[in-house]
Amino acid sequence: NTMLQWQRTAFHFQPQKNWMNGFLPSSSSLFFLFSNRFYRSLMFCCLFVSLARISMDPDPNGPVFYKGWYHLFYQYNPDSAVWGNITWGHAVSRDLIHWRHLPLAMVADHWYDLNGVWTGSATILPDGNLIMLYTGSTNESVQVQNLAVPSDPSDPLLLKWIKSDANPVLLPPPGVGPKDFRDPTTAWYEEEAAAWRLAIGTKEDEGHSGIVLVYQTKDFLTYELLPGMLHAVAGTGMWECVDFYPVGTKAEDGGLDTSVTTGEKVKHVLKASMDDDRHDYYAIGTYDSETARWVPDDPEMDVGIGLRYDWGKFYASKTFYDTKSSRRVLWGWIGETDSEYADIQKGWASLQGIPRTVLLDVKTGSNLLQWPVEEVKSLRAGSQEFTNISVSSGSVVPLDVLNSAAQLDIEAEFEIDAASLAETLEADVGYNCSTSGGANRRGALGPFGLLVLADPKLSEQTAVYFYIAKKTDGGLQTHFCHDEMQSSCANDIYKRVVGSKVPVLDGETLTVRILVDHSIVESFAQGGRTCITSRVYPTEAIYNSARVFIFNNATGARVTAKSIKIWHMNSANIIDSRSPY
Ligand code: DQQ
Repeated sequence: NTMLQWQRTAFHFQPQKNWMNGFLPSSSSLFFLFSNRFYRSLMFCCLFVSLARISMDPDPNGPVFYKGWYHLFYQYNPDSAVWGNITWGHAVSRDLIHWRHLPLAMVADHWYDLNGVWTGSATILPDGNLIMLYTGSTNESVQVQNLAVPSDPSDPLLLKWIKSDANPVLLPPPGVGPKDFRDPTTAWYEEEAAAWRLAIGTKEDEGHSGIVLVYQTKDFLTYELLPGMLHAVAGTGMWECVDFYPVGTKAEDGGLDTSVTTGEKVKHVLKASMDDDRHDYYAIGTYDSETARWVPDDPEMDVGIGLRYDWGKFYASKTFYDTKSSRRVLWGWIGETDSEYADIQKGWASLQGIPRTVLLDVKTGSNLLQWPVEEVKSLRAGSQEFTNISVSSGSVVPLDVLNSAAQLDIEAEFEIDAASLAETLEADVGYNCSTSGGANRRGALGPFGLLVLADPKLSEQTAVYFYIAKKTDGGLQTHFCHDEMQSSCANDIYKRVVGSKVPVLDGETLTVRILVDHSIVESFAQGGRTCITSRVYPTEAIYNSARVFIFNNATGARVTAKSIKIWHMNSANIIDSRSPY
């Protein structure tokens, strides 16, 4: 049990732990109940059911900065391990790091959301007022869109919400399945049309296409379905949690408000969560306001078949424009990869990834840069730096990280010697993180990188590594991967090797930032061009046995760890709504 407690994270947003408080009987009744065999077994049965109450399907919902507070709402089931009765959990923060849990924001209490208050998004109107559009699963399980507004807009904590009398404001249009119409985006304002637009994901059975519809509205009460569709990709199935936002194309551009739709230097990102394979895919393209269509820059890298935000465990994500810091911030739901039984024992399931700023990579023009929000650095405590460590072929070098290495922020830079790179003749063609044998399969120019959450005997380790291979045209291609296969000695874990290509431009060294937090490893390679999140459940690499190593399994390359900076991370304060302010 201590081991399971150790797996709870220290600086990631998670559901409340004290969820069971309200159900505990008094001590005298406890004694009576325990002394009676029948009640004892009944109690254990109830305890088991109660423990199962922590079930969470926490798509981030309606993230927004409002009157000095960041708000995070999330899909939450307060009543049962069985999926259902989905409500909106709610927490607030001043800095995206320390959180205060608040009471549920919305529950299933109308016919139009009786089967769940599902995912939705916030829009801030020019007068500062806030509206929420969310999907309701009706009493007949039809997916409809509903409008909610704060009952007291002057309350910065947005504790109470009023659902509109006009609900549902949108029904599935003709030809759209009643269960395939969900997750409205943040609305953007169109000057020309003098109206708001928003997108909703659906699917078409013929061709198994994922589809995005666009609606136009002036008052959020009545809507016009625009002809055609924003975009569709055959063979990708239902698109959940669609997100659609502009990114600037110049280095000095920060994040852009969702309503910045025009301007020759604006690109648009379209993202969808693929219900078929449970990954979040995005593509960069151009939006045409006149036709309300979006076209990807590269059709071969379209939504659902090209880039993913993250190659590990990461789903149902959503961005918002942060008016406090003029940036776009991305939240993603990180599920568990252990068994449901273990989750019940832990008393919690799922967490939110560290929020990431999102920018277009103006150097490549073909991918985003995702990076942990600056505020994460405020948790950095003592740091250690290791420089110019030469890692010969086939070796593993321990890093003398003080105390436990379970809460870390790591920035590492690697260089591979020029002579090895020149001998690329030997390098493999067609490398693939998931199918090419992981961190133990040795090639000419990889794998090499770090082993985190590793115990001194290396019986447990999560490998975060680069692998340089050859492209079919003879050029070099760098891959960035996580190998989870030895991450835990427990036998109920779903483990994989995951990752993808990462662009490395001329003159660049190989860099990676890694956030380690007990049971999660989030990695950002080359400034956030390729990102991977793994859930890992060490049983040996815990407390002071959690270590970090550098490894080099390349047969033909000497690797230099030019610099490895490691910060211990303080824990975030994630407190109860009843704690004093
Ligand atoms: N979760 C919500 C849906 C959404 C799905 C229901 C994605 O609105 O499509 O809990 O995880």
